[in-house]
Amino acid sequence: MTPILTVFKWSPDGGKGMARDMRVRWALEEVGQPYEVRFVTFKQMKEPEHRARQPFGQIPAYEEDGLQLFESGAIIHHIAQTHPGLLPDDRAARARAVTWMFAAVATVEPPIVEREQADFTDPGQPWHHEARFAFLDGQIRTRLRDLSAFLGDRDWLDGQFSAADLMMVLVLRRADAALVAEFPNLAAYIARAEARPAYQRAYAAQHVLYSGAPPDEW
Ligand code: GTB
Repeated sequence: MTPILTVFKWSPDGGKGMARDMRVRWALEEVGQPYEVRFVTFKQMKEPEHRARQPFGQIPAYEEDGLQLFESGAIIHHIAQTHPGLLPDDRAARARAVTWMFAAVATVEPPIVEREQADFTDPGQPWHHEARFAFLDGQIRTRLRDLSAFLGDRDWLDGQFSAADLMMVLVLRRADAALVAEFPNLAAYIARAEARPAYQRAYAAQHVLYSGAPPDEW
């Protein structure tokens, strides 16, 4: 069965690859696995039919031969376990790559997403304050500084490009570009990943859907 990826009918970012289906699209492109897409509106995401696929009423969701998965990291791990090319064969190297996949979503991503959300949720709230934004920027900077120090002058986190780099780069893309630019090796790391043909195909596939005017209902 061709896998089915459930994605936004229309993404609020207008196709800049920020929604998390981009991770799955990129992974599938890296391993050469064709896929189909199912579109859901924000209303449909909260309905039982979609919650059976994604209990939190979010995207992405993934189906393949009767297997239903959610959580982008878990989906990518599954794709990487079942196709060559995204995780090293060596047992120790594979464990390190999986460690970095977790580090991307559990250590680097949280302050980036909290800062992004604060722009939308804080105005009008009693805790809306410049000091909070400065604090969150400081949290992000700490993570970027440590990641930058680890990466040094390597191309990828651990040897060859892997699912760990795919996850980390898409997390970094959501950070404020000016903050990332403070760390030239991280900016170059993102650019290196974005130059991969599989990334370009994945980006184009979602960009063409979302870069026009939004549909009446999304
Ligand atoms: N941990 C889950 C995973 O990794 O799969 C998180 C899934 C998630 O947050 N999904 C978001 C969603 O469905 C879309 S990706 N949100 C709707 C809801 O919760 O009701 C997050 C996202 C969406 C849009 C932009 N954007 O437009 O810039 C960026 C990121």
